[in-house]
Amino acid sequence: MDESLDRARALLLGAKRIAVLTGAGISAESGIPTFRGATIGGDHTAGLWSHFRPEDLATPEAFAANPKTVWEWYAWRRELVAKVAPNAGHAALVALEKRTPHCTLITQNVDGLHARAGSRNVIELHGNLMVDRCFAEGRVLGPADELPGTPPRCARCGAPVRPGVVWFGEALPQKALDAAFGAAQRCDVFLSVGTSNVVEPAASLPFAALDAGAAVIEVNPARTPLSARVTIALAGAAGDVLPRLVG
Ligand code: BJW
Repeated sequence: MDESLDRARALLLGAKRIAVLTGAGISAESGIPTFRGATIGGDHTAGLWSHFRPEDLATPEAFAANPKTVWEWYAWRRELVAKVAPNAGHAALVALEKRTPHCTLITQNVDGLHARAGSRNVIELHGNLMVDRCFAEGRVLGPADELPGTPPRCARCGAPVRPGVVWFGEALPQKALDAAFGAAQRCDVFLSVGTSNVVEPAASLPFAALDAGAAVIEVNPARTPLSARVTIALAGAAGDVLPRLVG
């Protein structure tokens, strides 16, 4: 690990353009469960979906069929996110951004912890848990646009209010997606942190970087479909590895 860590440190120090992709694993040590597989760090042992199949909760069809259940699940997650704080892994990525001429942080996470840690150039591919949208019109809503209920109702059209995240089968925000692929294709080094790398189109980003000639570093305690192709794999928890990689 030490020799790989030194090589990865040197790659990052020499890079002018870095793209970072994060997933649920980076927030595990803040106490937010991951979606799939083992969660390393934090006060929990099982993935969020160990009792639910993703398609039972995170699809527009599930929300249309069971709006109360889905809303309550997101309300529980909002409360959890509000209670926790960014960890040493998030902080290391702030330091990386500060010292790198062009650094783009692409996250699949909807918890807003990168912004709370102080990262500035963040692309949220799957939206944000704290944002509300009208289920019918997609419009972003503030508290004044909502009527009470579980879920609340849009004051303008009466449709249920939904969380501002991207569900399976929904398109990712086009501007965010274009910016993410642009950053991946232009970077010298691509750093993948805490993602199982199975959900598309985010999972294609490191391969786009590889195809464009970038070095790819992966930080994850487990192997993923990306691991066999990476330049350097660092097996460990983000809150431990990232501070040593960047510090
Ligand atoms: C640690 C650690 C520690 C633990 N330190 N690491 C091509 C092929 C096949 C299927 C598709 C395809 N293209 C599209 C699809 C369908 C689908 C898809 O990808 N399905 C696959 C599952 C097969 N994709 C979509 O539907 C996407 N939409 C789309 O493509 O639309 C096309 C379209 C175009 C035009 C019009 C209409 C449609 C949308 C995907 C949306 C994903 N949404 C979710 C939910 C968000 C809301 C919410 O939070 O509830 O996003 S799913 C969920 O998975 C969430 C995550 O962001 C995402 C990724 O998960 P992530 O972050 O990788 O977490 P885990 O749990 O999987 O992994 C954690 C990792 O951390 C593990 O590896 C651990 O080892 C590690 N770890 N502790 C470091 N301490």
